[in-house]
Amino acid sequence: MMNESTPKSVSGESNSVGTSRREVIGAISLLGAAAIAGPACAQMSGDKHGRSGASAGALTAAELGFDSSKGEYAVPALPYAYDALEPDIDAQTMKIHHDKHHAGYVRGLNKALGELANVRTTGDASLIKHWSRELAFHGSGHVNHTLFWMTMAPRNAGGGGKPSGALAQAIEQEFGSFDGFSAQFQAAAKAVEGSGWGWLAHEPVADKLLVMQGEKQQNMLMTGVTPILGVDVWEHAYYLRYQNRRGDYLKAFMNVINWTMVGRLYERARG
Ligand code: MN3
Repeated sequence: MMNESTPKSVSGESNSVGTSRREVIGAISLLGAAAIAGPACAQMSGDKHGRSGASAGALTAAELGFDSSKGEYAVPALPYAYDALEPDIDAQTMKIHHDKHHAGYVRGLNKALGELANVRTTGDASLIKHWSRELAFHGSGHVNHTLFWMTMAPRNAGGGGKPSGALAQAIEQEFGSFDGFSAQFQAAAKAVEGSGWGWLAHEPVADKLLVMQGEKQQNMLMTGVTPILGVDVWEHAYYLRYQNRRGDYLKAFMNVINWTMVGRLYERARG
């Protein structure tokens, strides 16, 4: 099983051990974790500019949602306390969302990878469609939430306000103004049917910003764009405090966006 082969796979390169390692590395690329978080890490490590508290320092593998010692995905620690986003997002919601919901995606992702690895050993591919879907759903869930935590910050530590620099210029050019962007972003997220996400993404062909909707845990990278900011509008993200008032949650979310981090992701997405 996955748990037995992966510790050796970190240093090994042959037989099923090497295959297991390639599986993990391939999955990172597939899911976009490297595209989203790895470059942000590399870029930040040499950053001489001021940073908000939530994004200070180079990101570790653990913060990026991968446990190198086990060769498995893991829930990254929150870069702030559970109650740090009060009053916009309450502590209980943050704790359940991070510790339970996100952990569920990580379990599902590691499970799917293990089952897909087993297919190569057993030759039984009868459930490969099922586990491929599980991989897409839970893997995207893991990446989406990892991005979500890192692009928020407490109000008194870099959260809220407006972007600056190249991102601010691009937003003004694309949406007319920051307020124009804010209105469209909130409207798109509010109108998601059922569970999903509102996104700000970079579209590389035209080099422009797009506001988009995502259903369930749909991985934005599959549509050819790079997400740089997402707001989770599954009910588990807001129901305890806001109940059915998704629009109020979205207004509050604007108060805790870490624009410094989003700006770095934007510049990284442009290459
Ligand atoms: Mn969620």
